[in-house]
Amino acid sequence: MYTSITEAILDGNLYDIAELVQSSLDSGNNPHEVFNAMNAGLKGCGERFEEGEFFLCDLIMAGEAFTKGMKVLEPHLADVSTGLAGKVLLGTVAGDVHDIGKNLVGFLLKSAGFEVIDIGRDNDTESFVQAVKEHQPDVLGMSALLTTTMLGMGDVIKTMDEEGLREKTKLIIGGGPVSKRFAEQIGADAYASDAVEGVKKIKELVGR
Ligand code: B12
Repeated sequence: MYTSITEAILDGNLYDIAELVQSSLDSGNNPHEVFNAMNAGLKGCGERFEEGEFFLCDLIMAGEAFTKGMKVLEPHLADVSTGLAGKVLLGTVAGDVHDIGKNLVGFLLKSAGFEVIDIGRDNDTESFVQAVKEHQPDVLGMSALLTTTMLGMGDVIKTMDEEGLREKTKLIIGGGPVSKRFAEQIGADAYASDAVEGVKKIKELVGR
């Protein structure tokens, strides 16, 4: 059954989402349940888009409503974000603007105690490699949602190999078109099909 929060995401309701999230928290609901309600809205949007009921504009509005809701929710989810679990750098590959999934991974990592550096979307090889050199993360997580952009992940891994950056930084990939097999082909250390599995795999990569 949809809650009003799920419905607000589905409707791309930018006017009410922040207040709905705040009042749900005020009435004592667990922040993770509020997160799940927002997530259900996004999932519903994806399904409706694929069924032809929703259009791109609906998805954009839903994504913005999600981001607005997360601004209220994030401090409640991230209150255990000590950075002690490790440092993770996240980014979406070149030519790809899909960032909702990557953002979810980031939110869950923070609530699991990781420090998260998010370099956003549309990152080419140079941008990833530069950020790895600057931040020296324990793990680099790359996201791709398009079959045309996923190949960029292999270029990043190749350059990191050439520049000797894989000693310190492990690599995990995720996103709709990528798979365990693709991860193996391009030499990534891990693949995850969703954010929960992603956090689990990243904990394994940093030895926790
Ligand atoms: C929302 C959406 C958009 C939004 C994106 C808004 C945003 N800020 O992200 C907008 C409207 C902008 C958009 C645009 C386009 N989109 Co679009 N979009 C979607 C849609 C409906 C949902 C994606 C989503 O957010 N899902 C919800 C999140 C939570 O799931 P997720 O992204 O899969 O992430 C999870 C896992 O994959 C994993 N994960 C993801 N990344 C990572 C990274 C790491 C490190 C780890 C561990 C895990 C992980 O964990 C996440 C959480 O569980 C999908 C359909 C679908 N079912 O995927 C199409 C889809 C991805 N889009 C598609 C297309 C074609 C486009 C456009 C080209 C459309 C167009 N003609 O313009 C443009 C491309 C723009 C570009 N250059 O990138 C196609 C891709 C086809 C393909 N295989 O190449 C899809 C599959 C739709 C379809 N069936 O045709 N899109």
